[in-house]
Amino acid sequence: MIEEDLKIKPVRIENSKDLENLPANYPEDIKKIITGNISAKNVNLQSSIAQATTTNTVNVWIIADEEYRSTFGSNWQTKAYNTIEGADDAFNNDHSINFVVGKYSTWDSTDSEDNCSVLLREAQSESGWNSNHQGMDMLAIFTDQSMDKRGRSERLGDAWIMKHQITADWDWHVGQHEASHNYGCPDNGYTGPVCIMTYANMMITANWCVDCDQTIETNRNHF
Ligand SMILES: [Ca+2]
Ligand SMILES: [Ca+2]
Ligand SMILES: [Ca+2]
Ligand SMILES: [Ca+2]
Ligand SMILES: [Zn+2]
Ligand SMILES: [Zn+2]
Repeated sequence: MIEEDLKIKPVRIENSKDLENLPANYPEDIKKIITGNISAKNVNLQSSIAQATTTNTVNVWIIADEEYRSTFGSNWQTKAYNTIEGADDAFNNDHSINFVVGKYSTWDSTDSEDNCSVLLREAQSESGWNSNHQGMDMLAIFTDQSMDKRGRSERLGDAWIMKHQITADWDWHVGQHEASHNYGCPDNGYTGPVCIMTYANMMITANWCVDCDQTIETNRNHF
């Protein structure tokens, strides 16, 4: 399970912009696969009639704490990058929103603190996010110390925090969920429609319910 978790798999990127800030040590073989996919896609786009909607680009600043970095070692940037690129696939398909990683940095999470709201604020404060976004739109905070919730985000805010889940393949679900709060989606509760905002099925779906789709569409220019 653990070894599987540390394996790096190809992700889907939406645009060549997504490749501009790949981590320096992103595995070459995986890079080749995703670069190949995007070239094929660009050709398809060129040959199709002009798209109805313009893609909205969201520049993402990744910040990871000492526990997250220790879990993934030299691959921590790659793992966080892949989480963001997994989290935005549905945003891109359904709402023409593309998350583009633009920056990586680190923070030190207070070990004795497990309150997700306090940790969210601590990372925002330590990164200087509140006073200077440094050209980024969204702050994606990663932790792997104990936290009382899987993640935390402010509705219609611009930052969110998530804890690494049992396997990194689950992480993008949490990322998509937390980023959806930034677009105004509420939690649907434990049971509810099949939706990334419903706790019971958020780890097995990438879909939004009709209400959440409408909310995101209404706020698609939030960033
Ligand atoms: Ca993607
Ligand atoms: Ca992307
Ligand atoms: Ca700290
Ligand atoms: Ca810590
Ligand atoms: Zn939530
Ligand atoms: Zn929903």
